[in-house]
Amino acid sequence: MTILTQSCTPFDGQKPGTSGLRKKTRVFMQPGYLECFVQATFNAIDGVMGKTLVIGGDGRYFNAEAIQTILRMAAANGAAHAIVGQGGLLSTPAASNLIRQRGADGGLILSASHNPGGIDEDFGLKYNISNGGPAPEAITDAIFAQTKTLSSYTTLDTADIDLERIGTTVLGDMNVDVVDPVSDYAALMQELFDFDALRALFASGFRVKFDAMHAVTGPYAKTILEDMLGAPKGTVLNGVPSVDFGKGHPDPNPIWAKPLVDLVMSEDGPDFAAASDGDGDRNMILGKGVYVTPSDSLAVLAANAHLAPAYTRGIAGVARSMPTSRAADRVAEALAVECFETPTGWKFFGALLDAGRVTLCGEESAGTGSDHVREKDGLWAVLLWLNILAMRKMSVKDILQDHWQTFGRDYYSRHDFEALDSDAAHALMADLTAQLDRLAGQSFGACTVAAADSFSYHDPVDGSVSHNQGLRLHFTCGARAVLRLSGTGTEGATLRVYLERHTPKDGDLNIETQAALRDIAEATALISGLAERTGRSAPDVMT
Ligand code: VG1
Ligand code: CO
Repeated sequence: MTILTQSCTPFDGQKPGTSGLRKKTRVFMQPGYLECFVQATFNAIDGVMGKTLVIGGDGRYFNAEAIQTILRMAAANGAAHAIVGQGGLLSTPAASNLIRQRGADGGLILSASHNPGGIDEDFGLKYNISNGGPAPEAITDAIFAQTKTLSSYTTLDTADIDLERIGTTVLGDMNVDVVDPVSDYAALMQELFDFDALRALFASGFRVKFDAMHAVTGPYAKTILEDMLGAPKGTVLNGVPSVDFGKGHPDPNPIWAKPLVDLVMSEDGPDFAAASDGDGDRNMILGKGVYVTPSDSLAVLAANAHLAPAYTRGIAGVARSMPTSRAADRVAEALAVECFETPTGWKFFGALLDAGRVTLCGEESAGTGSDHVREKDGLWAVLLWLNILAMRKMSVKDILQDHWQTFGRDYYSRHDFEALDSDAAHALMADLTAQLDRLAGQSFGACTVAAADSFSYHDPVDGSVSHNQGLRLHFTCGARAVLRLSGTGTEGATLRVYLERHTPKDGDLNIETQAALRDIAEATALISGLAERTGRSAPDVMT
């Protein structure tokens, strides 16, 4: 074994986005590209000498090859120990759990999450810190700075190691432990939830479908739902991870998981259905005849979490990303617990969770989680919902109606305009930013602007400040629109327009969502000049 120091020239644009670096797979496969980003990451964390790293990914195209590269580099850079999921697989929440359980110094998670996979699709890599959560901005900024000046990387001249066989292998001076990706995670779920009540729920004939979307949660869901909880075989759909996710978008929303939605809306549909994304950190919740928006899901979970063993003492507080609806705030107020509004991206929840200020966190993009790990967690959300259903003995639809009758309803939808010309999208945002101060008092269609600003976050725990986290338009009727550019896309720019309107509990709680939000959507389009600037008259995806 020889340690090789390879000289390299920096690659442009290796800037981590909302969740790590995401690029087209072929970009990542260029000679030296992955290596430079990995070396920049190691340099940014003062090296990995003597450290323990957890490594795994969602199994997409290039996952296995990239893990071999990372292992050689970790060994050459002096890491003492690597813990890798068998077959290179680890869901994002399972990786977060392993980092915490094994006291690792950090981890590398290979995933582009909900983005499609394949040689012509997307790949991604992110670094998580010792609390199990995504590296905060100070570290991702340092990684980006390193990528710009890097002149060499260090690796080993060795063959690939066998990632299929559980056990320990020596690579240079580093021990590589190949571990079962599911068992530690399943044990954690068993600690958090009432598995007896869940087994009884399944035994009573309660019918569930879980769509793993050909992605990483298949083995986790089969073990937990079918093997441990006794759900009938076939409860888990699309449960074998594939490198291209069956050529689909592993994005659990009503657009990309339409077959599942059609199933629960059908006459003979299951009582409960759910789906998760590429790396297993997102969730979509459905009940017979009903889709639960992620923002409502967070609020319902906050109001009912005490029904599950892990949260019987109540929750310390709730945090949501800024564009997530304010439904959770109403629950926090009723429970008299703190509620925080953070920028988009799970990395902003870490400090609040570590400080014990919040127990539950959520994002409108189908991410929900708690202090059990430091990532959002798709299957955890499914199990918490099932635990609540087992205790309340009501349908999902009735729980939702009951919630709205208690707190009112926050009608909510996100409109995505994808693959826009990047310059046009940035110009739209810049020009809107320049107008913000002048908007208050102006009317657009049926809506009048009450206030408008650009969201800055002041982290109450670590004091860090993050500017330009989305543009907010508050209307006099209490409705709100938020505009921001996606930080996970790999093609052009994606503009996300988030729309919400609260209706009090004695108002009309059953309007069709898009109809409830039409005025605000129209006003937002007028204010931003959306149609003229983007050439789009309708969004590509509405969730
Ligand atoms: C999107 C979501 C955001 C989420 C991020 C990572 O980011 O909006 O809420 O945290 O994806 O999720 P953006 O910048 O494209 O809006 V995942 O499951 O893709 O790691
Ligand atoms: Co994800």
